[in-house]
Amino acid sequence: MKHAYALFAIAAALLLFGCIGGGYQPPVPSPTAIPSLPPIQTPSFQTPTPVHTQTPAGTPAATPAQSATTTPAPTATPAAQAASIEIHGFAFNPNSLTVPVGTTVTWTNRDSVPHTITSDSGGTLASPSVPSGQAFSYTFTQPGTYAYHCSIHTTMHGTVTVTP
Ligand SMILES: [Cu+2]
Repeated sequence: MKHAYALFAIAAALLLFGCIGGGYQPPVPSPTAIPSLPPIQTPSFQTPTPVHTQTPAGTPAATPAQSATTTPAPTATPAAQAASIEIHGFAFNPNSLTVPVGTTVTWTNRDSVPHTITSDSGGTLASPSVPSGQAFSYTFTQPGTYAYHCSIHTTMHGTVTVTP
């Protein structure tokens, strides 16, 4: 009986100490008490993209619509025109002539001596020496006033006016 009491006493003491002594137990940090650090917020240092992106200067404007690829029909070529000037008496007859562009003018030498048809300004209007009875032709492809003379007889002058 005494032994049982002793056991009870011990048990009671253990219980008491268990309860009371528990208060004296040094606090054991709960291993789970360590709060997990909040995830480090990665600071966003991205440079903000500019709202207004500059439109590249190289952006080509709307490509112009391809103009008609077909070559325009050549402007109505004036029908080949011809005009004549007689060289007679050391003079050009007529000595002033107006023709549309594209006209071929033919000088015919009715004199007994050679003459030339030579541009005053040194253009392409320059005939060789045209013997008696022969002719010289020149086609005026550009509008303008063409003053010419005879390089042999410099007093002989003439003018051909070519209109567009
Ligand atoms: Cu002459």
